[in-house]
Amino acid sequence: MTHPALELIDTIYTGNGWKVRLLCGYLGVTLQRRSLSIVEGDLDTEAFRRINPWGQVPVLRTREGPWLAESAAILWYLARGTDFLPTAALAQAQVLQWLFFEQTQHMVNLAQPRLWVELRGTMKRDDPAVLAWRELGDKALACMEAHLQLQHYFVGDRPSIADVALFPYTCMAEQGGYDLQPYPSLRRWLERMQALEGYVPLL
Ligand SMILES: N[C@@H](CCC(=O)N[C@@H](CS)C(=O)NCC(=O)O)C(=O)O
Repeated sequence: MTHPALELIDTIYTGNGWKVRLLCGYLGVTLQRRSLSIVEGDLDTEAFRRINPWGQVPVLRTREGPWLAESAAILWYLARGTDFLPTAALAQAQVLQWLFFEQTQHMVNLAQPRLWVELRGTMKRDDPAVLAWRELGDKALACMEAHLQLQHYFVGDRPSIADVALFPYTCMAEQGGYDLQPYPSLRRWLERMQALEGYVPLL
């Protein structure tokens, strides 16, 4: 039986989709990519809602056929059996810890200022909503900085999907008005991720 190719549906500028392409780059896995447009309403069509009723990208058509949503779930699916997902119970739980941190404390506070200030251009960098996101986002960045002062990667001594998940929106933080100067260990980690073989830029 032949399996369908892995297909990623994303948008051109999505950091959540970038995580998936980044991991595939590091793993040397080939993906078919189809980029949709949020402003053209592509995510509101019946066809797309059949793929993801929640109406968000990224979604991945798995080797088995069904579509999978949520970047963290997609990373986990792709990383199983590779060095990007450790097998020891504690290390796996630590990966999950950072994946949940990324979704609950990090991504929204870094992605929203970038979306409204840089991509849509409808908010200024000092808009009260942007300042509120940045206050919370800076707490997340400080937490990452403290961890990276102790070790080179988020879990163990080699990159995992915890690093892949945290990379895109940290890398693009300045587009939302963040200043990464106070976080030297974080900046060195960004450089380390960019230097890894197979690194794929956003564009
Ligand atoms: N928790 C989801 C968030 C996905 C998400 O926020 N996707 C954005 C693009 S980066 C989207 O599809 N936005 C369109 C919308 O919400 O209508 C994940 O990690 O995959």
